[in-house]
Amino acid sequence: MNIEEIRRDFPILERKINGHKLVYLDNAATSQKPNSVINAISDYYKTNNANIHRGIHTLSEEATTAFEDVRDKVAAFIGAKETRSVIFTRNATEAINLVAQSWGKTNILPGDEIVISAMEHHSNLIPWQWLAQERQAKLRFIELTADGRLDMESAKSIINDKTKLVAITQMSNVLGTITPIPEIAKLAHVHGALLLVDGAQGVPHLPTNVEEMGADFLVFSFHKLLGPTGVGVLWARPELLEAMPPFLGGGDMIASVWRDRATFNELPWKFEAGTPNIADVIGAGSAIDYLMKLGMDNVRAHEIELTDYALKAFQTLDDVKIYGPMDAQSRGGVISFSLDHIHPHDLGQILNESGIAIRAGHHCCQPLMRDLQVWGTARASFYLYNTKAEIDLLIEALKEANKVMGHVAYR
Ligand code: C6P
Repeated sequence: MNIEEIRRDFPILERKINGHKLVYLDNAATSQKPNSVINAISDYYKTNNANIHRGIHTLSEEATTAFEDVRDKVAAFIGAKETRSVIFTRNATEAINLVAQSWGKTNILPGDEIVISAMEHHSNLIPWQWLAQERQAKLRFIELTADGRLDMESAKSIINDKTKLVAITQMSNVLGTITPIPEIAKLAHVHGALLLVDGAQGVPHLPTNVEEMGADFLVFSFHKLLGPTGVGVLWARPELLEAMPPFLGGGDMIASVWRDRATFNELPWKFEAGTPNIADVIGAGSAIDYLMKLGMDNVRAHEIELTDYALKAFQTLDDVKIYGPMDAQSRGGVISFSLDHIHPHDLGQILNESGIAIRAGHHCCQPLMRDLQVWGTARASFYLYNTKAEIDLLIEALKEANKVMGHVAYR
């Protein structure tokens, strides 16, 4: 991949922040968008804007075709066999809630067990807490090893014949850990349980194939994948979706309606009530085109190189703690760290003075923060447009912070 060429596609990377060229290292929160995505959205509004699935006029037909074409692209991108198994939602969070509300309420009974891991994002925790409480089921946790990997011994001891669902992240947004999804899928299936994969961090960065993973449900958000905010995906095995009741009721999701009852539309529209985010779905299609052209294997290879470089560079810092596995093959380009005696929020502010954007806080993983016995961490996260030179700038700025505020200042 020619990174300099790629960077020219992202207009925001030209921005100056506090007199410095922007160094954007907050990609796990949301990625930046290439011109092709921005243009696809504005072109749609300039030339095709209409509501979909309803009109018989040209604009509506064009908009419907453009919208439905993206469903085909998503299916190809994640290796799904059937386009009708791709449901558009607002984000990964809504997709998980859809499964918990629709599948969960019809399949989870008192005494059943739902298994997640100790590193899940709140989005893959709260919907299961609610479901377990409502259905008198039990929520159980796969623990982590000391270096932040999924503890497979813990998984084997926790997943059993009472388990109805295992819901697990493909990549941790705090530790960067990539989880062994095919192994977890086998374990879940041996016990008759289903597997939901939270691909919010994984799908944008790793080649993903739902069949090879053995997943039953996969969720992700487009805003972390070069696409716009407001578009997420739920993919599920079609036979599961067929059996699930609708999540939201309203226009587009019905077949026939009487005063007192209704029948519902076929897949995927049964789960897409109301006017969807048409323009942004079309923008999302453009994001897929961009990534498919580069090749996800190349994206992954670039991020392994950056992560390996960064892990080594971080170790030259005084009083640093890095969370998660220390080899770049086992993790994505997400590095959570802390510097002794400097609050993560202060670090975030100091780096911002040099134009460097990172995230600081609990990263929506409070139970994991409790396990790590920290209030929060600082987190740098990379994507395809980041460079080793930007990592050098980050490390230099952290060295400076250490000199001014850290433990080093008091030696
Ligand atoms: N993590 C981060 O800075 P939504 O908000 O629905 O697009 O994605 C939710 C979500 C689910 N699972 C994982 C593993 C995630 O990392 C996220 C979003 C962002 O880490 C925002 S909190």
